Amino acid sequence: METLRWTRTHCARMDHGGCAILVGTENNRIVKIKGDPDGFLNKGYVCPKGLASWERLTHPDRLKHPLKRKGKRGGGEWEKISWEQAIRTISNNFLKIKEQYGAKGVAFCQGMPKGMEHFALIRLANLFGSPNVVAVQDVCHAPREVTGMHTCGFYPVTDFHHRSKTVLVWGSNPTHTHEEGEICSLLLEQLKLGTRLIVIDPRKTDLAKRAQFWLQPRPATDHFLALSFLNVMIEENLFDRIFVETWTHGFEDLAAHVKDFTPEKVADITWVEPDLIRKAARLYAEATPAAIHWGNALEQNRHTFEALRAITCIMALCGNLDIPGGNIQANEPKMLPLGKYVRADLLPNKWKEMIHAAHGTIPRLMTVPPAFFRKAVLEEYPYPVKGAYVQCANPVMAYADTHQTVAALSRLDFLAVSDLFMTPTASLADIVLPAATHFEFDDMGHYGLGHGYVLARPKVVDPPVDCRPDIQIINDLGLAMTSTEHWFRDYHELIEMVVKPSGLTFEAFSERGYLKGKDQFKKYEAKGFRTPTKKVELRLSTAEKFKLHALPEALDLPLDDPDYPLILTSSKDRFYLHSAYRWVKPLREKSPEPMVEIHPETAVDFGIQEGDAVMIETPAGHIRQRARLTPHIHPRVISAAYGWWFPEEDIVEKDNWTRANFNMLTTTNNLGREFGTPNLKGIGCRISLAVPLPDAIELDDEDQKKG
Ligand SMILES: Nc1nc2c(c(=O)[nH]1)N[C@H]1C(S)=C(S)[C@@H](COP(=O)(O)OP(=O)(O)OC[C@H]3O[C@@H](n4cnc5c(=O)[nH]c(N)nc54)[C@H](O)[C@@H]3O)O[C@H]1N2
Ligand SMILES: Nc1nc2c(c(=O)[nH]1)N[C@H]1C(S)=C(S)[C@@H](COP(=O)(O)OP(=O)(O)OC[C@H]3O[C@@H](n4cnc5c(=O)[nH]c(N)nc54)[C@H](O)[C@@H]3O)O[C@H]1N2
Ligand code: SF4
Ligand SMILES: [Mo]
Repeated sequence: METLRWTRTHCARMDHGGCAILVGTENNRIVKIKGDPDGFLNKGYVCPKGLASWERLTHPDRLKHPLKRKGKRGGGEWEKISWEQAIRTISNNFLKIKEQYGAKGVAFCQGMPKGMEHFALIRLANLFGSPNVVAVQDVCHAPREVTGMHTCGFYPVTDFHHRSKTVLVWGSNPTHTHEEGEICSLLLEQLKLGTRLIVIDPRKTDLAKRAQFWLQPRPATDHFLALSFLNVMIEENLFDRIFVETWTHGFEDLAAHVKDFTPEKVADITWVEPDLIRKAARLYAEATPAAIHWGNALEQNRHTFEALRAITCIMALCGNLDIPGGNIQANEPKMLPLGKYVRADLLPNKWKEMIHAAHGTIPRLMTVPPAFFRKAVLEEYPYPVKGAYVQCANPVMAYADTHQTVAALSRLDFLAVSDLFMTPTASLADIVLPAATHFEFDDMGHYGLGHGYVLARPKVVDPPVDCRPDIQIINDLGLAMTSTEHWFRDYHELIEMVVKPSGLTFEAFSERGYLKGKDQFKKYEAKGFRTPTKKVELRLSTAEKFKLHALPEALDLPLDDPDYPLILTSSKDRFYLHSAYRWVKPLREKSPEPMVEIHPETAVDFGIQEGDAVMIETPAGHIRQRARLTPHIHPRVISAAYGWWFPEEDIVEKDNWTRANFNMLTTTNNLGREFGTPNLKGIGCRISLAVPLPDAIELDDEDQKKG
């Protein structure tokens, strides 16, 4: 019996990753995980997902062989094939499509980026010649990043590494999500030291309970609220006049524009008391440095561009851009620049040819919004897309409008999916590949994400014999269907290539644990902001050219539909990553069923009691979830669980992935033009008592031990 051996690595693929952990192994099997007290971001913290993360590796139903569809698509019949056969089948099919429709007829789809595989996929697409990398960035990070770049020339990330006097958490729940790996421990430490906190969230989150001010807005009205913050700051003269005069463009226009958005005027729309808006705006504006931790909720409705424009203007007016403890342009450590790694040079005209170019999206959006990908498949607009490679993604659960997703994936001539488990998406594929996952190969976290550090994730155990890391799979597909000179025998060479400019090998980098760029602030003082005017563009100088609103707007009032009197939103489950890992027993025990949060008064109105099965309906469809009554939600808002399917049930049964799936309630009818963003939050809905749900499942203990 081998003695317990500890390896230092970083947690990954349970969220964006970030906690340094110590992993105990015996005989190539993980037996224990603990937080690393020296962890740069977590300082010993580890959450329940991180503690359970190794249980992903040993589930008996994990995919362990490449599979080829037998019988009809989605019929659930498979034959095992060799890796050689799998790679050959995929490359033959993609090359056939390329010959007939051009390389852009093949799309490369990624879910939440999990590590180096995301960039390897872009490299593969570029080398294959397809501009179409489809990603979930329409609702995740592209709005923040790209709006930031247009407004101030960079993506302003929260600097939790230096003390802020005030932190404004806007549409994010970092104690549960550790959004972007900005582990909440750093924020919690600051709160202990006296940093003031403002939270803007329709639910009373853990942080809202600790905040000086908690604003409880109507979902999807954040753009109105942000404009009223600007109104208060300008009318009460609470801004940094010297910074504004020296470093901003269009202040007078913005000041005139926001005159109309008084707290009194937006109160009816946002449901936030004028007095509270004033107090919160003052608390942010009067403290320097102050940081805004802006979250995913701001990117999940069609007004995202306007809300994020207004919030970037708030940061700028108070001089909080690129200062310690504000919102910064992080300096990356010396690694291979992203553009070189993905070989962006090979498709210089990519932006003209990407599917979304035909939809007039904002410049610099480099991944295809899922709604436009599906339109290309279903309507051949702007051109036909016939094949897709899907990696680390579960579009049937994660894209708005599940029926449309299933229709599009089923329409493809050829679909290959790489995953750990047979998911609703994988079940529609022609070829399914069994991926190795975190702990089973060498990887890096946060490369290319703009936070100024890169984390080492050295391998801990061997994968099952026939499971391969995505990055190796991509490399092998590259060898089979693109020019071989750009690929290697072993994926390590790709990783070494990225690490090399640091002067380290991957092994030496892993010993250090992480690399961080130099702290350097106010970089604009040397060369100005990276915008056409070299200033922060409160008024966009390129608005006309790019058909954008020059000033942040709030044009349409939210709709009140008497047939759908409640407002639907959601937040991420603390114990899962999106639709993944419902099959991991310790996590399922903590969160066994999809729960919808309802205010007790609202529940009385609809005759619903704690634990009842509830039918949730929007004009798009209906689902059932179990009621959780809580006073911590606005009486007119319900928050339904997202990402639910039931891995313990037959995947071929449609009911499995339709009955509780949040995206059965969403559509792609009314997209934000800039990013193709659908409304995932702030949707009119109604609730009623539903037929009872099956009892919460109990996963069999034996099931977890087999494997
Ligand atoms: N309604 C609604 N929709 C949303 C959201 C929402 O809040 N509400 N959130 C949006 C956001 S922010 C995002 S980022 C997207 C997420 O979209 P996705 O990333 O598509 O969502 P997941 O359900 O996490 O699917 C990831 C899949 O990757 C698999 N996987 C895990 N590790 C590995 C690995 O190492 N290799 C491979 N090949 N597969 C692996 C998992 O088993 C899982 O099936 O969803 C978006 N959709
Ligand atoms: N446990 C867990 N962690 C995760 C993930 C996961 O699936 N599970 N996913 C990862 C990914 S890909 C991402 S992008 C991040 C996202 O991380 P977060 O930014 O924290 O995103 P959410 O949990 O979607 O939403 C955050 C908060 O927004 C509130 N909210 C809902 N609607 C509105 C609204 O209209 N306005 C405002 N102001 N607030 C609203 C919700 O109540 C919730 O508390 O988390 C990452 N971490
Ligand atoms: S917070 Fe995220 S990175 Fe940290 S242990 Fe949990 S899942 Fe892992
Ligand atoms: Mo995300």
